[in-house]
Amino acid sequence: MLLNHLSRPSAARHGVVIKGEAVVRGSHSLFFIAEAADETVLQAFLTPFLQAGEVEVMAASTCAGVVASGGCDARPADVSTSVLDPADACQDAVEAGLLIHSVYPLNGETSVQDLAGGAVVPNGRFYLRNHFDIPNLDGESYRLSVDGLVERSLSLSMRDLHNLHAESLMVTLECAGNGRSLFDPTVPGEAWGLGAVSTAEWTGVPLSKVIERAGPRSGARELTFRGADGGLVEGHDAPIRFERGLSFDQIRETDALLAYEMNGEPLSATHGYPLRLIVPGWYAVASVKWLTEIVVTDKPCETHYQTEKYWYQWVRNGRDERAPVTLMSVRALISSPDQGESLPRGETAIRGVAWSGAGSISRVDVSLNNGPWREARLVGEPRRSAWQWWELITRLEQTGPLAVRARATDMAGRTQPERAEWNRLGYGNNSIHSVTAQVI
Ligand SMILES: Nc1nc2c(c(=O)[nH]1)N[C@H]1C(S)=C(S)[C@@H](COP(=O)(O)O)O[C@H]1N2
Ligand SMILES: [Mo]
Repeated sequence: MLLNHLSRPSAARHGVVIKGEAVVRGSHSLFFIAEAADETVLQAFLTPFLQAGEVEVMAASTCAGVVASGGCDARPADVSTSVLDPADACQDAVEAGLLIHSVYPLNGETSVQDLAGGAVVPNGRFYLRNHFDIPNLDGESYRLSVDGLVERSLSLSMRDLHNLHAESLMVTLECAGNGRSLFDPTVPGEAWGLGAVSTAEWTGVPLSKVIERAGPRSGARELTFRGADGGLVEGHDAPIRFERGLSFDQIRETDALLAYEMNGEPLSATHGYPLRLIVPGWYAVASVKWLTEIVVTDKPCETHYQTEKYWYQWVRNGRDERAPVTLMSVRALISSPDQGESLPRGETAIRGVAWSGAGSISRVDVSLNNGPWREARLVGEPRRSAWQWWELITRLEQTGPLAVRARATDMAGRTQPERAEWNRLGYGNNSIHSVTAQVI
């Protein structure tokens, strides 16, 4: 309720303009910089906060503008595209029921119970992961450029792309950081629970068709995908763009799509309007949103998000080892029962989803109160790149706590570890999921 009250449109209705805000982690304090005609207007706007705690109004110094734009060290990002108002985008996400982790950039996860239900996650509830402001691109003037080591450089409008043969694919996207908050010891980065994963049906043009049109020249082996978004990141003096690369070999093994639709609707601005890459099977960092350029090269892409982030960094036998984050690890999540849920005695259904980047799911096993693993039933057709529903019908005879665990195995024979190996940046946490319910 308070978050909604704080949104830009709601503040405007009270005659208040919010210039910037900050939440202090762990202290339950919220600071924000606001402008109003006089203090009584501001006090009236703040009344609902008195129900939650104390309210203190301090006169702003002339420094307010500096603080609101990120502090004295912040330099404006040199990205010429216009951006969505993050507060509006956040408001939509709150209303759709996402659990918001941060507003700048806008990051929010789906609640694990909301994964249950349909074959896909409704667009509004699909988790959101952004690194920068959200570009607000104009579909009319938009062009996708394809150049570099090609016979013909291309500049494709959305109309050109719509005129090419379209394909639709059900694909699960999972953030490599999904489950990061469950690593012990804690690791830096967005503290995702388990809901940074969702499935949609994506429609667009196969990437291979567009690359064929451009005609790779001899020596061409790699692709760089550039998004319209960007900004400053640690260790770089100038603003960077969100860029990722894939080799021709890696693409040959996937059905990568240049997608313009998500579940039958045009992509929303937050999910990459008007065009994004979808790389089935890969952790979602590969699926570049607001895709504006594809560059064909003879060298691997060496950008911030390719070489400095998205690497597993393990400490094994006192030695550092690393490997790039690529395919999603095999994993099952329990969507029902919910943690702490009360279940009546008698027949009950344990349900969830399971997926793997390496192939479809071959089995899911469920263990109750640390008893033996029992094979669950896989519901519906197995799909190579989208999650699989599973369920186990069982009878609950005894009242008391019920610990439920679920473990998936994929066609490649990979299964989940009891505890995923800790790594410095907290990627790929596919530890076996467990929830505890109460039988009453
Ligand atoms: N241009 C661009 N593409 C991006 C990102 C981004 O910040 N900018 N984030 C990536 C990451 S880390 C994830 S998990 C997915 C999230 O996609 P979604 O917000 O549609 O769920 O987008 C990927 N593509
Ligand atoms: Mo991600």
